[in-house]
Amino acid sequence: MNTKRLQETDVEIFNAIAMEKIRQNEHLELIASENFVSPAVMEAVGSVLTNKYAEGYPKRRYYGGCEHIDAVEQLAIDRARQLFGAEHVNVQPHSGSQANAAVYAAVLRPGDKILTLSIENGGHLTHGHPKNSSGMLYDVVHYGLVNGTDRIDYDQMRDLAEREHPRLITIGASAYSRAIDFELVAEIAHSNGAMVLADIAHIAGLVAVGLHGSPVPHCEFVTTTTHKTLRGPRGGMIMCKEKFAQIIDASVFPGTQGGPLEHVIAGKAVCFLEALRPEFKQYQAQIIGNAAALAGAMLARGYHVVTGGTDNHLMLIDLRTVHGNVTGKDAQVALERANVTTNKNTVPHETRSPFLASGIRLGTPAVTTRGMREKEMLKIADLIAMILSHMDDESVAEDVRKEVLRLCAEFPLPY
Ligand code: DSN
Repeated sequence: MNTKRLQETDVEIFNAIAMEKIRQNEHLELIASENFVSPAVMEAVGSVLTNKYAEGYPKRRYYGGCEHIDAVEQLAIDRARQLFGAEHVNVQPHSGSQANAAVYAAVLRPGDKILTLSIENGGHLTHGHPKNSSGMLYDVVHYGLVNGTDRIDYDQMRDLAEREHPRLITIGASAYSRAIDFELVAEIAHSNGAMVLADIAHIAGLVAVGLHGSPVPHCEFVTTTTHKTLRGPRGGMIMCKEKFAQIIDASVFPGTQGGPLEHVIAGKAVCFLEALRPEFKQYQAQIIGNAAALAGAMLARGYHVVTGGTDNHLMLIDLRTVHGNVTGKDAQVALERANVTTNKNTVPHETRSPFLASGIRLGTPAVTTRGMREKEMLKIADLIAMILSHMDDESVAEDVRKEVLRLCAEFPLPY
C-alpha cells in the first residue's frame, strides 16, 4: 500500500507502522488469536469507506448516501450466512467483546444468572469476569474442567444448570485446545430452560469449513471475532436464529453501538469470500495439522501440554513440570528476545497470579498463513525448547533469533 503521504504528514506514525511491519515480518507469530490478513482485506479496511456514517442497517439508515455502503454490508451478511449456515447475521459489532455484550443486553436483565467457563479455566473476560461488565451486571456461576483430564466438565455444567437455573449458558474459550460439544451444551441448556451463547471467536475458521462441529444449528446465539482463525479484519459478528433477529439488531444498534465501521465490514465481506473458497479448508486443515505437530514435538521434549494435546489451532504448555522456576511471563520475555512471540497464560490448577502465570499459549494460525508446515513446527519446537532451557544465555538467544530470521525470510509476508 502506498504510504508516501502518511510519511509526509506524520513521520512518527509512519515510522511506528514501518517498524511494526518489520516486527511482523521478522518474528514467529505464535499468539493463538492473531493472524495475517490478505492484501485484499487490508485494502478494503484502508478504503474510503472509513469516511461514511451509516447508523442503521442496509436500506434502513439514518444518513443519506448509503447506497454503496448498503451493498457492502449486505454482501458481508449474505456471505457470512452462507459460510456458517446461519439464519440471521449482524456484522456490525466492533469486536468479540461488543458482540457478547450485545447478546447479553438483548436477552438478560441485570441480575439474571449466566453459567460460564471462567477465564482461569480457558474462558474469556466477557464470560463473567468480575472486572468485566458481564461479571458486574449478571449473576455469574462457573462450570469448570474435569480434574485429571482438564476437559470441559459437561456433567458439572448439567448439575449447575439443574440447580442454578441460569437464563443463559455461555460456551467457548480463549485457551482450550479440545473440541467442544455444542450439541450437548444446547441439550443441557434447553432441558433446563436456558439459552446458549456459543462464542467461537477462536475456532471460527475451523467451524466455517466443517473441521470443528458447528454450534449454529444448536445454539440460539453464536458470536465470533473475524480476525483469528477466520483471518479477516479485527472485528466481531453475531449469528442467531431468525426469531431473535430483531432484538439482536436493536441490541447492537442503537443498544450498544452507534455508527458501524463500514471499512471493517468491507474487510469482513472479503474475508468471508476468501473463506468460502476451497483453499480455505486446506488452510484450516493445515492449521490443525501444524498444531498437532507442534504439540507432539513439545510432548516429545517432556513438556506438559494441557489435556495431553490439541484438536484445534492452539495448545497450552504448563511449564511447571520441566522448568519449575520459569514463569509464563519469564518465558514470554525470553522467547520475545529471540523473535518468537507468544503470550503467558494461566493453566489449570494455577499457582501463580495471572501477571506471572505458569504457562504459555501457542497457536499456529499465523505461521500457517505464512506457509509453514509440519517440518517447520518441529523446528519451532526445537527453538522454543532451546530458549526455555537456556533462559539467561544471550548467545543461545542470538542463535535462535538467527534461525527465526532465516525461517521468516523463507516464508515472507505479502506486505
Ligand atoms: N484476547 C483474545 C485472545 O488472545 O484470545 C481473546 O479475545
